[in-house]
Amino acid sequence: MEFFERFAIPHPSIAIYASMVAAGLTLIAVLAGLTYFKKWGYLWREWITTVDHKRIGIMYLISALLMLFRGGVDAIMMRAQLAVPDNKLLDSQHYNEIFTTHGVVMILFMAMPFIIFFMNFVIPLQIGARDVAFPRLNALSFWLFFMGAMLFNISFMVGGSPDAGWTSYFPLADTDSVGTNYYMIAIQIAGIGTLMTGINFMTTILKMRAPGMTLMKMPMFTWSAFIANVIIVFAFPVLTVALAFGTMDQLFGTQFFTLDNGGMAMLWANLFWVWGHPEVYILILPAFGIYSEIISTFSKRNLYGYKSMVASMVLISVLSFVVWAHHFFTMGQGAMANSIFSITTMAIAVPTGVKIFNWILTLWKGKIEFTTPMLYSILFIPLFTLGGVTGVMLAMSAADYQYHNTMFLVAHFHNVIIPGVVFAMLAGLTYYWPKMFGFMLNERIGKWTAWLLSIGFLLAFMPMYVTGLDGQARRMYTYSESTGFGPMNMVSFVGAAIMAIGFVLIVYNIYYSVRYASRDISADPWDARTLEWATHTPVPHYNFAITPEVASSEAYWDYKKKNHELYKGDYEKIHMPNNSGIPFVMSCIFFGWGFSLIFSLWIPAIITTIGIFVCMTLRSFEKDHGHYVSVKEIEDTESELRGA
Ligand code: HEM
Ligand SMILES: [Cu+2]
Repeated sequence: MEFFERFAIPHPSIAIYASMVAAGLTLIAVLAGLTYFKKWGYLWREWITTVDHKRIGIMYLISALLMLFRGGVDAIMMRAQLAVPDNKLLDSQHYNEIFTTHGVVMILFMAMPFIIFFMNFVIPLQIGARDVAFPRLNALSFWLFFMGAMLFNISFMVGGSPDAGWTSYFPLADTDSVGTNYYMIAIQIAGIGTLMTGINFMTTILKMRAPGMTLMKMPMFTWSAFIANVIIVFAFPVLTVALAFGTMDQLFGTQFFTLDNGGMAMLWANLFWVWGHPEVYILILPAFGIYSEIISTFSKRNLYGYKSMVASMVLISVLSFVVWAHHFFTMGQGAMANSIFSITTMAIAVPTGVKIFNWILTLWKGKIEFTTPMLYSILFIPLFTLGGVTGVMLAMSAADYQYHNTMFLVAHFHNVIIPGVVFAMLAGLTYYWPKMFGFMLNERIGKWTAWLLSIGFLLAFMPMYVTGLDGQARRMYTYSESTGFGPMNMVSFVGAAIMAIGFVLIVYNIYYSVRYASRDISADPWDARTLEWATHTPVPHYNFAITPEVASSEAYWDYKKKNHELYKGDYEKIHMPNNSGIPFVMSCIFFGWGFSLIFSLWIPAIITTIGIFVCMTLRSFEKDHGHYVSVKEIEDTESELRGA
C-alpha cells in the first residue's frame, strides 16, 4: 500500500480529477483513431523516425501549441482566482502549483519549442542547406524535449506538481513531495535536448551556408538564431549542473542548496539566474529576427541598419550574462554589487533601443502592406517598448526594493514576453504557414486575433503595474477586500478572458483555413526576399534541387528583381540522411529513467540507465551512411512540383 501512496496526488480537487478523465479519454481516442485509420505505420515511418528538419520543426510547433493551451488554462485559472477578493476557487496550495507549472510550461515547454520550431523549419532553407548539420541529433533533441515536457505534464496527475515557483528557490523547494523531483528531472531531460539543439544549429549556421553567403550576408533571422544558439551553448550547461545538484539534494541527501551542513541556498538562485537571464534572450533574439524579416518584407525594402542590428545582438548576448543578480537586489549583496548589476542591466536598453529605431526607420521609408504578420510586428513596437521602459525602472536597484516580488514585476515580464515573444511567434506562424502547408491562414480572422490579443493584453497586465506599485505581492493566492485591489484584478481577469478568446480564434483559424483556404497559391505568396521562399511549396525533402549561390542577404529578391542567377549547373545526385528509430526509443527510455528517479524506484532506474547506454552503443557501431536521391528522382519531383 505504501508503494502506491507515493503516486497519489497530495491535494486532489475536482479540476484535477476532471483533467485526469479528459486526458485519459483523449489518449484512448488518439490511440483508437490511429488504429482504426491504420495510421501507425505512417506515423512511425514519416514522423517518429524522421530526421527531416522540416518535419521535426512541425512536431516542435504542435508541441508548443499544445503547451500554450496547457499554460493558458493555468493562467486563466489564476486570473479567475484573483478576480475578486477572498476568493475560494483555488486554495493556496493549488495556486502555488499552478503558478509554478504555468511559468515552467510557458517558458520551457511553450516559448522554447516555438522558437526551436522556427529555427528548424526556417534556417536550413534560409541558408540554402539540405538539412541541419546533425540530423539525427536533431531528432534526439526533439524527442528528449518532448519526453521531458510530457514527464513534467503528468506531475499533476501522478504524485503532485512542483509548487515552489518556476524559479524553484531553495529551501522553499525542499519538500517531501515529489513535485521538486519532477521539476529537476523533467527540465533536465528537456534541457539536454536543447543543449544539443544549440550545438547543432551553431554548427549548421557556421558550416552549411550556401556558397556566397558570408556571415554578413546572412538573413537577419539566421543571425538572431545563431546568437541565440551560442547563448544556449554557454548558458544551458549551468542549468544542467544546477539541476543535477538539486536532484542529488532531493534524492541522495547531498547538501548543495540546503540551509545547514554547509549548503548554500543562494547558490541555487545564482546558478538559476546565470542560466535564467540569458534564457530570456534566447527567446527574444530569434523573435527580433522574425520581426526583422517580416518588417522588411512588408515594408518592401531592405532592413535598415543591418550591421548595427548584428552588433546590437552580439552586445546583448554578452550583456545577458552579466546581469543575473538583478533578480535578487534585495538579498543583501551590498551597494557595490547592486550598483554594478544595475548599470549592466540598464545598458541592455541601449542596443535594444538601436534595434527599435532600425525597425522604425525601415517602416519609415517603406511601402507598408498591412498583412497579419505585419500587424503583429507594428503592434509589437509600442507594446514592447512599454515593457522595456518598466524594465529600466526595475533595473534601479534602490527602487527595486519597492517593486520586488510584486505584481509590477509580473506585469513587466509579461509585457516583454507577450508582445515580444508571443506576438513574434504568431506573426511568424502566419508568415511561414503557407510555406509549410501550401495555403494561407485567413487574414481577417488573423487580424481579429491580433487586435483581441493586444487589447486583452493591455487590460490584463496594465492593472498589475498599478496594484504592484500599491503593494500587491506576486504568488499570493488571494487578498482581502480592504486592500482595494479588487476592481483592478477584475479588469485583469476580463483582459485574460479576451486573450483566451484570441487564442481560441487561432485554432478556429487553422480549422477554417484547412477547410476553405485556396490551395492555388504560389511558393512565394508574400513577395518575400530571402532564400526560404526560393524553393517549392511543399518543400521537397532535399530542399533545393541545386544548391543556390547567393550574393547578398536578400538572395531571392536579387533573383526576382536583379536577375541574379540562383541555380547554376545541372542536377546531381543528392546525399541525404536515413531515418532512425533510436532517438525516439532512447528518449522513451529517458522518460522511464526520469520517472524512476522521481519516485526513487532504483531497480528500474538502473535498468533504464543501462538502456540509454545500449542505445548510444548501438548508434556508435551502426554503419549508416545515408542514401542518395538519384538525378531521375530529382527530375521527377521537380517536374511534378512545377506542374502543381
Ligand atoms: C496569456 C496570458 C497570460 C496570463 C493571463 C498570465 C497570467 C499569469 C499570472 C496570473 C501569473 C502569476 C502571478 C502571481 O500570482 O505571481 C503568471 C506568472 C508567470 N507567467 Fe504568465 N500569463 C500569461 C502568459 C504567459 C506567457 C506567454 C509566459 C511565458 C512565455 C508566462 C510566464 C510566466 C512566468 C514565468 C510566471 C512566473 C511564475 C512564478 O511566479 O514562478 N505567462 N502569469
Ligand atoms: Cu534577468
